[in-house]
Amino acid sequence: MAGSPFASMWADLDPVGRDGRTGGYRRYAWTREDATLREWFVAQAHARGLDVLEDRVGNQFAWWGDVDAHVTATGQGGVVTGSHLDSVPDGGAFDGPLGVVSGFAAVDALRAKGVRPARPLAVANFVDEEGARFGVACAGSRVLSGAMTAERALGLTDVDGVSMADALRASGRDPGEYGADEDMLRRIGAFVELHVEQGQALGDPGRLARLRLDEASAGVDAWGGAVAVGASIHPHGRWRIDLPGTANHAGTTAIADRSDAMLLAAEVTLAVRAAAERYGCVATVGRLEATPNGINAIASHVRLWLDARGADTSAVRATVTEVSSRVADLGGQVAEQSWTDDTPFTADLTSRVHAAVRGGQDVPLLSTGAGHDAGVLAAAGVPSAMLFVRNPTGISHSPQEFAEEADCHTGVDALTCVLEDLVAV
Ligand code: HGY
Ligand code: MN
Ligand code: MN
Ligand code: MN
Repeated sequence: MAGSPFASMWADLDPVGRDGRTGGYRRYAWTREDATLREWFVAQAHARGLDVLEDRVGNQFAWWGDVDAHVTATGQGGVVTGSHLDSVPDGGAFDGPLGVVSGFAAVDALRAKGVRPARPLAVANFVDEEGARFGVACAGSRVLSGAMTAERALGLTDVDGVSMADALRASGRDPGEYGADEDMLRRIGAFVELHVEQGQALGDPGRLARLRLDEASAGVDAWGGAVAVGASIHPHGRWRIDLPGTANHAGTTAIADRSDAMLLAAEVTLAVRAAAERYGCVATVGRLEATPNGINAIASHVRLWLDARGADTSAVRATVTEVSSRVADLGGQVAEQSWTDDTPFTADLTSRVHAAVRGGQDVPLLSTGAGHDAGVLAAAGVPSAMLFVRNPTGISHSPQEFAEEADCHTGVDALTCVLEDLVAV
């Protein structure tokens, strides 16, 4: 990325929330790191003469062109690209930021080509996409689109019991202003999110061959398979599980006298894996909070989160139903945090995006098990599509997440083609 605007943007972002030991990132919503990232976003926008509009949730949109005048004159929204800047704990560098940096780099490329958009174009930063702090994924786009009420979001709490409302106040924002934003939704006439691939498809030529749309074009090297177009997002949901116990002394309480919430958590975690294997989906317990979380105290309560997904909704539902009845047997509670049905991206926009990427030659359509703001917007009826950039490790939500420099530039090339097409009319 040496020497390109991409490189300098990447270099700006790198130190924010970076853990020197692991090389991973911790960039949670409405924290100091988030504030730094939001300031960076505004600086990048202003350096390009873009006007930053924020919606009532705090999602940022850097506009090239007067989108309100366009909506008034044509009834059509502008074109939006971008992604998110927040991360999972110890997350990778690319998940989210690659889409935002590529959006700004595509604006630079369009300008270098002398493109003057007939339709306003924005780069977006959606807030709290990972839900790493408050537990609900895509909270920014869910509240924006009305898929989650402001009241529910504001009441969510983090591991320290800080509510979203308190976090907003601490960030200098008024929770009373927080909520769905019809005006901003109206401005989004089309959303194209570029994202690093999560999982192994593009990085494995064998799988790429099987994904090829048109075998006849198999020999055509569309940037060596570095880019794919989003087909759909698998059904996915999150559930919060609370398990009971009785606090007591680790050294003086006989085994027979224990009611140990941690033991129940172990049983539930094993039940999750067994059910996922039985029904054919993926399910994870990745976060667990023990109370009082003391080395020498028997846990009186364990809260854990279940993340279940898969191409087959019934497999996911069967898994969660089985786990829920196991939790009930153990005296625990299950609360659904979020559910997203199988979300195909907007068909005509996706075909247009696909055609704009070198005529679609050898550019596969990729369904993904990862959730995205583009999926939430598509489900809310906002025309949305995705581009994926090859990740040779296939690993994501980890410092191992990676994309080659050349593939990042190819992703910007592809995004620039797509945006040039979309802003023309
Ligand atoms: O969890 C997800 O799928 C997304 O990365 N937020
Ligand atoms: Mn992610
Ligand atoms: Mn992401
Ligand atoms: Mn995502």
